[in-house]
Amino acid sequence: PKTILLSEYTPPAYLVPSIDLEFRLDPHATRVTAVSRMERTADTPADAPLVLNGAGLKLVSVAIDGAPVGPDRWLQEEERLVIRKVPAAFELTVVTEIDPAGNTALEGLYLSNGIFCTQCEAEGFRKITYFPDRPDVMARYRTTIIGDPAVLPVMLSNGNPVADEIGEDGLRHITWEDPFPKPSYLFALVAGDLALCESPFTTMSGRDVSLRLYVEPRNADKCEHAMASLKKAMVWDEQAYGREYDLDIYMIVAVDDFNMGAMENKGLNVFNSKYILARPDTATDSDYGGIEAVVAHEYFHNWTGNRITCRDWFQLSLKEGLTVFREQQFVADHQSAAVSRIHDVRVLRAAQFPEDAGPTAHPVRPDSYIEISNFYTSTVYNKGAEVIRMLHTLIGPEAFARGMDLYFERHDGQAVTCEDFVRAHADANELDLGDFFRWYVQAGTPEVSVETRHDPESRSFELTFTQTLKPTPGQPVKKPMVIPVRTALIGADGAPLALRLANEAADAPEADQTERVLVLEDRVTRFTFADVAERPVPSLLRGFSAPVKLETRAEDADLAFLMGHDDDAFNRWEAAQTYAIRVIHRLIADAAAGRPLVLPADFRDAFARTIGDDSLDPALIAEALTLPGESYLAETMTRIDVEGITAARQFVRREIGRSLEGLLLEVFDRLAAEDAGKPYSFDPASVGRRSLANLCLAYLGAPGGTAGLERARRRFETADNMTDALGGLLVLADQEDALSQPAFDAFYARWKDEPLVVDKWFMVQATASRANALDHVLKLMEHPAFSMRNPNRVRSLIGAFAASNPRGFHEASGRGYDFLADQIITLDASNPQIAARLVGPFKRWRRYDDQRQALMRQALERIAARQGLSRDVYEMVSKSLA
Ligand code: HT7
Ligand code: ZN
Repeated sequence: PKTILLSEYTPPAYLVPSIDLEFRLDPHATRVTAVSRMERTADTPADAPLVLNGAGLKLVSVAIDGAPVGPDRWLQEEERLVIRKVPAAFELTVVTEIDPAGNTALEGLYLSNGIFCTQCEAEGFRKITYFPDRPDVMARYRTTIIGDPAVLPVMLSNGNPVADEIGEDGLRHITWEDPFPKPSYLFALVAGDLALCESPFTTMSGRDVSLRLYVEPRNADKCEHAMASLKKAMVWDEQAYGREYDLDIYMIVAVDDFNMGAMENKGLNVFNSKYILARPDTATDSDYGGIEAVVAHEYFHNWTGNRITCRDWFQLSLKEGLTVFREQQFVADHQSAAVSRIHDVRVLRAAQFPEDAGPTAHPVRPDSYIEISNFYTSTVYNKGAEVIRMLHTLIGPEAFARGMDLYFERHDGQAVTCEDFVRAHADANELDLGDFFRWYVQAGTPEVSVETRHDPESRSFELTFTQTLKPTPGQPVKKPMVIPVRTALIGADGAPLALRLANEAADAPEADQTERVLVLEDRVTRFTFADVAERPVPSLLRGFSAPVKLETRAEDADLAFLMGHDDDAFNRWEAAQTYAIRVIHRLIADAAAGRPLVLPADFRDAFARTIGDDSLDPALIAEALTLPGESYLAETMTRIDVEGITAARQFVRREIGRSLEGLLLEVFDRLAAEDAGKPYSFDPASVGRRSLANLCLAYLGAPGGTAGLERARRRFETADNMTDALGGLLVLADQEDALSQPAFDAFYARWKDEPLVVDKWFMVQATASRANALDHVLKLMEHPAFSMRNPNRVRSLIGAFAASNPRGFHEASGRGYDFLADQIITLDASNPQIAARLVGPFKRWRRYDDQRQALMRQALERIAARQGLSRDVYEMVSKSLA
């Protein structure tokens, strides 16, 4: 397959000011008539052919200005239609036929439970009609949908309805018009039997907007939270960015079969039902949080993505990184800011750091791809958001606001680049951000080490930072990055010191601040602080001010001190994580050397002090006491010791549960009593209490311990909300089959008609740490509720097992690897995007022991050897093996 290069970008030869689309809907033979106004650009030679993208289409006819064009004028290639001898400006009519029911890849027009829906990002529009399917061609769309109103009572497209009638054919003909020019990836159509949940909204300038949520009728009672989230997002974007909604209707449709989370089509979002549907008894706090975040994310795209879009797909982070950053700001403003930042960082470390260190590492703005769907990555999304956050930190909130205002003003209605975005900030503030742009073009996670030196005589304290950036595929040598390190120095009494740099005057305005942003611009950067009488404990990279790996030489006692005293809540959590990682590493080494495992008393005591501190927010206590995940622990080891990580982590869990049993029981019982009898509420305080209670339960019920089992069973059986029920089930799931199976059976019997809850049922079993995990998964693959056609189901069983059940997936025999390879091969024939995502767990194969390396490599080679692989899977597998 061909590699697409950023360096080969050329502007479009023909623009399309407007397009009229007509869809005559039929499950197997939908007829699409596309009438486009085409205009050759000034720089295009007169004999340049018109090149249109198209894939999997049955071409019925082509006409120019109403006159049929025969095959002598056009050439149908694999994914293109090339038409020769076209005028400078003309009307092109293309008629195609497509098969939505047979579309299992879920790109283009497809059917989900009888609902017609589209997914056009990134290159799905070419599966509907021949068109210049690239984001820098922006057209005004008018869409007519023709269908049987008895079967398809709801028929939607972008914009506003402008005509609606029953035709002579007895079918309904409805026409939608979108006044905003848009790229083809934002086109959407939905038709089906859907229930409507509607609510009004008045924008800041007083315009009335109708908010409409469409779901399958059986889900009409699960829309309230999504609607409330949408309104919150609309108000927030007005207040935080001055951005108002611009159409009269905002529609969201929830479907069960969807490759990703949601899609921001102009005025007509299509969502994976997982990110819309919620009722207290069916959705967890984490689901409620996910809905709030994703609804907001898609709404924010209306300005960052739709009004201003990407020039080409290499610029994907222009909209995605920025929109994730806006989503993170929104969530932080509505929940505990520290907890939301901890979540952001957990995601980054679990998903993006491994990507940056692996064979598919790429810059935030990639410079080449084979299949663009493979580049909807944690690097483009989450690291992209971190880059925007660093810009915000470096230039400050006021300058950032000026930069955003200029960006919106300068580029509204355009398709632009990441350079344009950074230039708007530079120009608005008269800054040179040239070196900062390296964050967009250099891959890899910088490693920053720090050395400290305190001189009591001169009362100075020195911090020397050294940064390194390892080679990544295609990038052997790197330049230093611009790294903002938010810093404080904590004095022995636990209070942060006033910070004066040695070269600053004592009365300098900054000199009494207790937090500074130190900017690293070279490989080695030194800062000296004055008036530091006693050795302080530095609190560095506060709030995780840059996506780097900070290697700290702090003593254990300093970490325990920061856990208790740092005034930056994020860094208190970070100290607990660093301490836990250290303890786990030592235990792994002890186990490998055959030494007995002992939980250090200081660590246990620091843990106990945090649990028992009633002045702290329960949500933060829960975060601080959640052990680092296995994926991140693996990332912290040069050679991943599968058994060592699992055993050491389990040991810590069990020992905490055993040694702090009394305290954990007391906290659990107090929290459970506080919430007893209260109706479910998704507010930060209630979420925090549930999360701490469930964490206590997890420690108490760690395999081997029995104290929490009875409470877990009771919680599972009596909870009135899914968060608590699942908290109980997760504890039971890790016990022997005689205890866990009855709980699984009861759960399924109760929830078998709720697909999103059945997904949880699959996921809990797929990730349970049991000796025979793979056998359970194989049995579940045969369960009538399992389907390879539904991406959520595939993710819940196969994806969850491979990514989050290290004990089962990395079984020494290699059976887990064979299983995953088989599933990737099978799925590639029906849904290449989902198949390619499943390659993920293989990517780190070079980091395991020799035997596992050989087995994983064999599995990858077996996939690579298959004839007819999709571009998606080919790219992931070949890059993993390279
Ligand atoms: N912008 C949306 C991307 C998306 C997507 C990409 C490839 C294949 C299927 C897809 N569904 C949605 C999602 C977002 O970031 O908002
Ligand atoms: Zn997005």
